[in-house]
Amino acid sequence: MIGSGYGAAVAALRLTEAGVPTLMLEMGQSWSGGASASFCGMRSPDERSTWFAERTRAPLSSFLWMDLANRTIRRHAGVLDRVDFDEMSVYVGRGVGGGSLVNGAMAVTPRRDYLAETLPCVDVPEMYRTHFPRARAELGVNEIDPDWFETCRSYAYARLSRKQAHRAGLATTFVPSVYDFDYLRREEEGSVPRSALAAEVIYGNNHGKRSLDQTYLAAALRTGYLTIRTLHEVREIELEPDGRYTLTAREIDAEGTLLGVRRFGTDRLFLGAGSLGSTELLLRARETGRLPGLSTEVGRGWGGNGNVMLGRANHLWNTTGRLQSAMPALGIDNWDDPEHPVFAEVAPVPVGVETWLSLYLAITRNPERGRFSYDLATDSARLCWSAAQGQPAIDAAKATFDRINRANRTIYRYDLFGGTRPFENRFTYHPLGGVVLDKATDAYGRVRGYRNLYVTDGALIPGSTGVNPFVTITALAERNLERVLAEDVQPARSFS
Ligand code: FAE
Repeated sequence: MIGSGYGAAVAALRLTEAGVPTLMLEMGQSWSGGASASFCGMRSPDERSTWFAERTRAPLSSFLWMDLANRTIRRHAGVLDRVDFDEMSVYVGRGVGGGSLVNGAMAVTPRRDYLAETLPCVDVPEMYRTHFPRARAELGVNEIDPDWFETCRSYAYARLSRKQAHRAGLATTFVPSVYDFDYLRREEEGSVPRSALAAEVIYGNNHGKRSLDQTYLAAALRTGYLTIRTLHEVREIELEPDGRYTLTAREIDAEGTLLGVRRFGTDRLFLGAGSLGSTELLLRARETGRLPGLSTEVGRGWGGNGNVMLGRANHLWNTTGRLQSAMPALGIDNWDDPEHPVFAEVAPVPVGVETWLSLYLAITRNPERGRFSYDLATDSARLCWSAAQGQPAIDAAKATFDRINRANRTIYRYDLFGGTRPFENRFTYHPLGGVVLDKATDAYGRVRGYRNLYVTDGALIPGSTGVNPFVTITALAERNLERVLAEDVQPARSFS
């Protein structure tokens, strides 16, 4: 198994429950014990924040055109990485638990009609009957107490955005979460150490969040059949004449020193390295001739879930509050708009002072797709995605937020994203696609052209889920694993 994010964690649990010894290779560190057990907050990031960089690379770094959020740091195996392509940057989590360590915990089930459209080979009623409930239960999804939401300090910023959205005739909805809302309430009361209320999110949470190391992966470890090797980056996949796969991995220490190049053999290989990671591994294998029979579909169908960030400037009498939960709990749901569907989460600005800033991450329906190619010179995948391909996402976000600005006589913020750009869509938190289900794989994630080779993560989803994606990734992995276990896997196979 390569990687330890949502897809990999599901595969690890279901395989080990079935008695299959499973080795998981993860390029990041373990954050749930040992020397690197604690995370740093966003207000004073240190080397734990960022994957091998001299300076932090916060998504929202500019305020009044000044870079207030970033710090010079020591190069280290930190928890958040930003992978930069020519005209798109992708944020990903690094560590045991993948994106679950750094994400905003929003656990949203997608709309049925949109799931049916994006993944036509999937039995949609069965997904909602079986796999979404299973995923939500294992992930520990919980809902905010609506009465507490109305009175707490932590979500004054969200209540203001809700009022302004309603004034524009737009619907809002609570967003389920894997952050423990009961813990959050106690944070506000002052009876437990603060995490969401101490600006902890993108560099990890020390409390409150049910990341995968506490849910799926903990359960898989309890079976006794899972072994996790950290700081192992898989570089190559080869097929041996006897049908087994050999993986070549670089083992480093947390400071980046190469400790050695290790080889692992397995008769069954699951790729859960995420949209970027799994796609790159297969592309490299195809283009270097190691797995030449892989489909030409590998590398296609990539999208950033139509992500657009934007800010609005509030009037002086509309304060957003100094105490803000770093875990979003409210979304503006304008997905039914026939021309410009948008689902926008109301994002926090947890800087500890009043900013009069309302911030949003809009998820839009952008039909544009990118494509990866393999660059021999750098031995890496290159994403072919142009800024122009992001324009439909900006148009959609603008249509919704122009309405909100008109209704509230407010304007966009022009100081947040460099220059005077009011919208930011040159980065995404939601990379999806690259090894799309029923194209580069069969309808259950079995990679076309090879036996016993599977993709189990966000690479399977063709670029868009219409909501935050991890619940969909988890439920799809549950569905695929159920089938693979029933049809392909005999217990007591082993790795060496
Ligand atoms: P992922 O979780 O990315 O895991 C892949 C793992 O594989 C990582 O641990 C990598 O280090 C590891 N890896 C990669 N390459 C290799 C290799 N060659 N060898 C060994 N290991 C490797 O994959 N989604 C939501 O639904 N709600 C949110 O609130 C939300 N907020 C987000 C906020 C941030 C800042 C970010 C970055 C993402 C957010 N997301 C959110 C997206 C979500 O975390 C993401 O869709 C999932 O984590 C993707 O899951 P995968 O299983 O595809």
